[in-house]
Amino acid sequence: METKLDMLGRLQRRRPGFSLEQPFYTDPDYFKVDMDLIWYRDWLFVGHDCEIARPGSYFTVQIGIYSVVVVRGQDGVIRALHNTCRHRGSRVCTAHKGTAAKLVCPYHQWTYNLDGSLAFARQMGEDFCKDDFGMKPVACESVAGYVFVCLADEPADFAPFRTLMEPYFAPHDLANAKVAHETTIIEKGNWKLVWENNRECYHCAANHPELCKTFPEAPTVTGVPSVDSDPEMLEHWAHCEANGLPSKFRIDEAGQFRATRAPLLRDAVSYTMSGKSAVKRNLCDGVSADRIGTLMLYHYPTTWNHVLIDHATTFRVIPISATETAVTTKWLVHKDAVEGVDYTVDELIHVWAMTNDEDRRIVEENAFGIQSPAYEPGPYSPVHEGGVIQFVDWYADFMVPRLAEGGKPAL
Ligand code: 3BY
Ligand code: FES
Ligand code: FE
Repeated sequence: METKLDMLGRLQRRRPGFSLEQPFYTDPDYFKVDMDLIWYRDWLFVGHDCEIARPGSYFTVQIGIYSVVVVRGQDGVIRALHNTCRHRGSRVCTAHKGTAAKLVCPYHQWTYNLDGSLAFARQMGEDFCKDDFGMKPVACESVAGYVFVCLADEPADFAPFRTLMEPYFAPHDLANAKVAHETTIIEKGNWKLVWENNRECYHCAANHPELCKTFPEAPTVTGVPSVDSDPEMLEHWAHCEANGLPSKFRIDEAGQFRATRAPLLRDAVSYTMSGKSAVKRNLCDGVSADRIGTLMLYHYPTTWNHVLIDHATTFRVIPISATETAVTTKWLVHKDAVEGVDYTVDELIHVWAMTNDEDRRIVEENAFGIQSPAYEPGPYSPVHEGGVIQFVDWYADFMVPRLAEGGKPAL
């Protein structure tokens, strides 16, 4: 309670346009409150439909203290379940991913159907009613190839995100793509530093030689563009929309998610060193227009994304502790693209593997410096860091009412 009041006070007194005070980035108690009020309450991107393409395929994800299994049922429906056995609580699925006809707990072999209902439990006595002991469901939604879960008992309405995101992503048919490669790196920094770094390109020229070959540094691309601020963006949107691809910058009222398309530099079509395609086969048969650039989506607090003509790169952020964050990157290609023939993993991942590592280093230096007692919140550039200001404002606006709720005396 004390921590919540402390956070509330600091957010209410904060200087807008400045970075947050030290404990928001370092304090384990503040971190626990972030987990409780954001990560255990809101919608989180966990993976892609195409990773669990067949009935019985599943993946697991650890979100703070919750283990969740996301599994496709015999009926083709994707569900999420709390990965804790209803017998004595063992984790049921222990692998990161797999395929199973039924989910069998490794401890005493209680056996669950793919929808979580308990199918079999040995010698539990005559009064035992297996209907009472199914794995507990977690709210789960799939939209345009992206699976989101929400750990809250009463999840926020997912519809506004679906309505905004689906038209942008549906043409790219990511539900039928395949993951060609994935990496997970641990960045030694608070999850908000990972986001702050992502939401600006003020650091790009000095730190991202590979990405800068194709990705524009313009703040109108990364940040929050005013509608008529960049003629190149306007032209790009008109070009893509004439080709049936929704493209204009759209952001939700609370600022939690946005989608937009941006052109790449010069005649680049993909994030490669040459700017040429990394994959011979386009990501999706239905999209063949020239110069579609990148479709960018973010959804706080878990994901940012780039969809190109030949592949998509998706990012998932999961906090580990106050000062550690896991970033998982997946490269998606056409499901029939053949490694070694249509693409090589090395070329496909090179630019973002380097960029991720460069960002990891930046975030870690940032986190390191913030630990100093001499650290104090500093001003964001209004020109280049509008996206960071937007992120921090979202965080503060999201937290303040929830912290205030917690501050009410108990009945
Ligand atoms: O992934 C992105 O969109 C951000 C924008 C600028 C830096 N970073 C690459
Ligand atoms: Fe799962 Fe016993 S804890 S079967
Ligand atoms: Fe970066």
